[in-house]
Amino acid sequence: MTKQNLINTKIGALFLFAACNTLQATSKKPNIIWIFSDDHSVQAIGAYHGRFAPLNPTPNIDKIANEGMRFDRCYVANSICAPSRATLLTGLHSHLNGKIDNKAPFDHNQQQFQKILQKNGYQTVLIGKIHIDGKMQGFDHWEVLPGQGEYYNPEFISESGKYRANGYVTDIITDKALDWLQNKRDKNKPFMLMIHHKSPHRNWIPAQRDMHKYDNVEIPEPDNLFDDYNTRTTAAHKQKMSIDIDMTLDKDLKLGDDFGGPAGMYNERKEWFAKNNPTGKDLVHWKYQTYLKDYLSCVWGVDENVGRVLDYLEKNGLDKNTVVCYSSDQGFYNGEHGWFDKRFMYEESFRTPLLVRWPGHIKAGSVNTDLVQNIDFAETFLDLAKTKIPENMQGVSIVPLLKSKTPADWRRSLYYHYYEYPGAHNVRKHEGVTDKRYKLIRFYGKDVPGGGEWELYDLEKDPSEMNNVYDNQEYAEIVVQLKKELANLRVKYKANLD
Ligand code: SGN
Ligand code: CA
Repeated sequence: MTKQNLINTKIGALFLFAACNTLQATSKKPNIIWIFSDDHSVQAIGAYHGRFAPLNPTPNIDKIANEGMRFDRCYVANSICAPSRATLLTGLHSHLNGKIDNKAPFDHNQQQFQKILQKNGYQTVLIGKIHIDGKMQGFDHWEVLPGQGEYYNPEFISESGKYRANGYVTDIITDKALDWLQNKRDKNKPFMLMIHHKSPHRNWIPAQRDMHKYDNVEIPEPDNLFDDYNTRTTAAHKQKMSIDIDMTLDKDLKLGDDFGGPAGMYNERKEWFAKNNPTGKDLVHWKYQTYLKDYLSCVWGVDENVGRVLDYLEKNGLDKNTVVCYSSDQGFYNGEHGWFDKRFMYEESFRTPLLVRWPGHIKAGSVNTDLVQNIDFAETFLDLAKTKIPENMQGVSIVPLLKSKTPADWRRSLYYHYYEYPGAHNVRKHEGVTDKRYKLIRFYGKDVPGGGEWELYDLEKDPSEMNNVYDNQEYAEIVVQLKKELANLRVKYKANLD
């Protein structure tokens, strides 16, 4: 072989080697990191440009949006914690996975996406809040907070039993996730790592380092902080989630000793309150400000810890082939309608954040406005893992949406159903449908007069849902259409009513 031929052969081999590597990289199954917080509203995420931006920067969560895709119309099927998690695992609406409310039992033997991923060569890990009793199945490694979980020195439960950890819950959950990535995973297999934060759930206790973040800031109030529920049906009048009446001074606003955080943490606040003793509307303003400062400080801690995960991925060359998602089990009222908590089908709690980064596949900084629901998550994970999706799952994979290729027949309406009544916060059972422009809701069951009460909102004219136009003749045709759609969706999702 001549010298030139030898050089050509070597160059050829190098090209082949590089091409194989590229092929391997693109055909390699992606890792998935699913960061799921509890009660984190879109209003409190910088990337959504909500009411608290730019006052409430979430630079790390925003990084996922800036380098990936923001979903503006992602909704839940049942706006409450445990049901939302059961839907996440099963890809089914509540009435089919059985976890219709926080108290209902969950059958762990049923089909769940992580079991399928595990069988298909993925390492599956769950760390943090799941709010489902009993032994988790389909996870190679799981360490969860029993029930609601605690903010400080939380108890954990794993395959081998219970123990208590020291420190602040958001940090601990992240430490455990990073420890698994660094020391426990099999580097030859793809993984699905679910990092489930308790924060910013009630009673909103931040890390001590973050508790003064909003001390000298005036948090903007929503226009409807003093909503009188005029035009709304009985449910909105009878709820027990008002900042004015139901938010407690001792636990929620931490003026008592037994609030769940380190002793003395809120001494200054206690002193201020004893001296100033606000009453009437002044008290509502103070409660609102204090609640939001605590809530946003909790969000700060979540954001810092999202940053730790993103940094780890970058430093360890894992960022390129890992799909990173950020979402929450539902939205939350940050004073809208005078409320905290969730449950209602109104936008603030029905909607949930969804941000996804997947380098090389998602166009950086893109925004999707298609109707997406948490029934879609399980199928999306299976699709990302190039695994067969079971026919009986009720969502649709959003992978085509991630690639900016929404199918022409993508859904045009969503079904919602909330069941926990009687229960905490006294929100009546209801079901409903939305088609982006309008929303029709039917409250029903015990204590609902006349066997059912209806509300209709024109979301374009009334995005804050202050004006129920169900009885307005101008909307009569819309009501007929949406009732038909609701009936169709009940059939489609095999929804049975009491
Ligand atoms: C607790 C909270 C409620 C909350 C439910 C359900 N009260 O009961 O405010 O609605 O959990 O929340 S608290 O005083 O214990 O904080 S969920 O996120 O688990 O659905
Ligand atoms: Ca929740």
